[in-house]
Amino acid sequence: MIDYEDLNRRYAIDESLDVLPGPADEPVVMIRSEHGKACVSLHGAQVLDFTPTGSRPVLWLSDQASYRDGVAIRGGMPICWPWFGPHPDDSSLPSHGLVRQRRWQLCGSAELDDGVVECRFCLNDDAASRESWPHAFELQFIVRIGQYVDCELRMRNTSEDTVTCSAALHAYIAISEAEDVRVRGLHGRRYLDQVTGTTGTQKHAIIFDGETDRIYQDTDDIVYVDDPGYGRTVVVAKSGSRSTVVWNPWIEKTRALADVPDDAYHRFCCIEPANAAADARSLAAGAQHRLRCLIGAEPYGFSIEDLRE
Ligand code: TA6
Repeated sequence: MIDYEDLNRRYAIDESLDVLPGPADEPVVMIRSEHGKACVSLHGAQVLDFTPTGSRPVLWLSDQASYRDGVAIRGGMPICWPWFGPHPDDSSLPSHGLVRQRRWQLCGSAELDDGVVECRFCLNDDAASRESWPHAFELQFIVRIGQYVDCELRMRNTSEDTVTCSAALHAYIAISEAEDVRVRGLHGRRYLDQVTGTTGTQKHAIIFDGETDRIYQDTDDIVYVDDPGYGRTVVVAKSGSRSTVVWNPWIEKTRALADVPDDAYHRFCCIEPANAAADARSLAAGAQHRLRCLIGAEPYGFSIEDLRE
């Protein structure tokens, strides 16, 4: 049972942050700042919405999403940890790890400089997690709402062994039409094609003309989603990440997903800062790793080089 009064007493910030029942009465943190608004569910510590002031939502959220315990919410930015994709050894375990379907604790909030509002979520190992991941861990997920949504997953290995884990901040980017967008920034990068089981090298921009499911390896590039229909470019920058996953399920895969409308593939593509496949990270006992991404909307055709003198 959620004690909203206690949570708001401890973490609410005047007009900027409060905790209330969200979709399916799942508790959410609502953030409003001069820069925009956001909604983060305690279920999975999942950013469900980030809408910059005067702009459209940057993230897509399925209107058929489930908010049940043990199920991942479809859309926004699910946290995939400590494995990405199917479990390497046990197909009975959920894909993308064990934390996106768990309720996290809200454990901090703050109003920072220049109107940025921050909230922090925590999740540690317990008997349930140790059944599928037999290691002690401490996770913190920090969400900062400014001109960009800034998300940082801090993972600490509190076990006595070195562990290897993979992770992703699985962002569903809201787009006007998948056939019209271009995804820039990964030219020349090698990728694992999860549809064909082959590898490839990216040539110029990614276009969506079929199911696309690629793990780009050994890249710390900024990725740009050029969207002519919305007249904007969504920027995905990152740190602590050597992989970027790009996914659009297209027609058949979308139809097979129960929590996604059949035509939804037109309206989102996933750009996921990650450490997956060969980029999985080994964490020594007591070590910490930080995976961070910043996502925001800029004028159509924007590149970071535009900011350089
Ligand atoms: O991010 C790409 C991917 O690994 C795809 O293969 C697809 O499975 C997608 O994640 C969504 O996975 P989910 O378990 O959330 O349905």
